[in-house]
Amino acid sequence: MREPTVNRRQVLGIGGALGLMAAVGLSTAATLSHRPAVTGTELRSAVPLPPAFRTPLPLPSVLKPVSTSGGVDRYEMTQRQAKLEILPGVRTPMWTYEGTFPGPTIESRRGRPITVTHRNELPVPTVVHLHGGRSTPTSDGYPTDLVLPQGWQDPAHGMSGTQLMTGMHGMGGVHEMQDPRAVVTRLTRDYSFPMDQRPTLLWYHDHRMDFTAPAIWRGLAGLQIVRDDAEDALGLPAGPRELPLMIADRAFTDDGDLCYPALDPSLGQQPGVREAYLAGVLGDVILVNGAPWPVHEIDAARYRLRVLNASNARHYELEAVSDDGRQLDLVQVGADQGLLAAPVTHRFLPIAPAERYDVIVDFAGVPVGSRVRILNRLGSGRTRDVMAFRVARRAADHSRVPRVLAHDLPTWRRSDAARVRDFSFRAGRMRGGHGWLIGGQPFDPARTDVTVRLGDVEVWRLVADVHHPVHLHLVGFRVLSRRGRAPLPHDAGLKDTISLRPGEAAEIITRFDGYRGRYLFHCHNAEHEDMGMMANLEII
Ligand SMILES: [Cu+2]
Repeated sequence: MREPTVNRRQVLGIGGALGLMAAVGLSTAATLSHRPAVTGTELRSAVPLPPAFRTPLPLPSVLKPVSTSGGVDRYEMTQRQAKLEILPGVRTPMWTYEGTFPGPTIESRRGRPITVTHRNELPVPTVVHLHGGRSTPTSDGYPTDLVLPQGWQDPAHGMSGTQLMTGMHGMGGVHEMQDPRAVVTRLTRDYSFPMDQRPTLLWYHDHRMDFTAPAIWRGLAGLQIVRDDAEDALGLPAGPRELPLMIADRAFTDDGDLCYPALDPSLGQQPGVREAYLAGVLGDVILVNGAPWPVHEIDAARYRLRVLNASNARHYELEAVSDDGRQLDLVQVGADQGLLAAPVTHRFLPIAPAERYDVIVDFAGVPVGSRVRILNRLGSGRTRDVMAFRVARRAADHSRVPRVLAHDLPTWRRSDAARVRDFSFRAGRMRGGHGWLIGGQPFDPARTDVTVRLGDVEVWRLVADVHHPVHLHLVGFRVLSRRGRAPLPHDAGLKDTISLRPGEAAEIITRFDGYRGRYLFHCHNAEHEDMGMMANLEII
């Protein structure tokens, strides 16, 4: 296995933007004049990479329930190792849900509860979080609510009852931290979800304390779609003309293994990544639904693209460009938390880790036999390409994009807010090493950071040093302002992740609605969240 080289041409890690600020005392404003496109460091693959737009786009299989009795859909999922053909002709060992990457899709209906029994046959503890789910705290996948593998021994820390010692890292090594509220199971755990929420694209992924980033990187991610009758009645493109697109970057060694700069490649005890990658791990291969730069044959008709950025740290700015150089409209109909009130038309769409967009693209005017490429304006070289559609035939199209999509978007106003809170998302020191901090503090599962009353509306003011996609569990929010001005067009609708770019401040407003208990908010740059950038949110 050859050591990957680092591509520093376009990306700046903490040795870049932050180091510059710290070393020469540049102000944030000065640094912004050469604002990096992404925060993180790119790994370069050692295996020969396939040409773009040749590999067919895979569509994740839909998981069948093992039972639908009693008004509940019950599913079973096994987390296990598998060797998958991600690059053509190359076998890549991965950690999977049900042996595939992405994992199987769960199709659910609003208001119909589901239970997913997860069985952990991986060599390490795992936790499943349903991102964007309006979930009860016991099934929200709190990072210390571990499902231990059958034979797991924890010689460093041990485990007694519900007490869990977890390793928190810094440059000084493993530091022990206790979480008296952790609920740990062995081998299996039932996760139950009410699905009492707006229809949207959710995703489930691993959320293990200190190891979320490498676990997702190895393959622990899948989609869940929530639907209801009102959305079905809109007449949006459906069936084969609705496509889930999970975008994620990866890098590969010359053996075809996934390459990741973990300090402990077994992901057993010692968390963290090598120093060059503290700002985030980027790959040089863009996967969509687990295939490199794929191509999909389509009708010359409208398509509904359900887009998720499942990358650890990479941001994209997506555009759809035809072979004759024309930019197609991206008609956004939904955000992280479901339908917008009305469509918003974009020429390009920025998407941060964990964000989702529901987008209609009309391919009717594209000549049969030609292509529309989905490109990433923030990429360079091969990371500029994402995927392509090849228009194969003319076809009838009875789909519609109604001018009004939804009437149920919350209309919270500033004057509704019981409190206004401020949170900074910045680099800092953590246990003698580098960390990523919220409000100057690294995550401690045993410390309650924010206590809110169930039903209260609050305004949160967020400020970032570098790119930090900030995610709240349980609730959706609306963006009130960005950089002291009106939100941007892509901030529309109900969100659960907001992309803060270097030096940016934004205000969000939400009602803490749903369930009492312990939840999280955190940065969804997965490396940052593993390095302290999470906080506890207690709803009482
Ligand atoms: Cu971050």
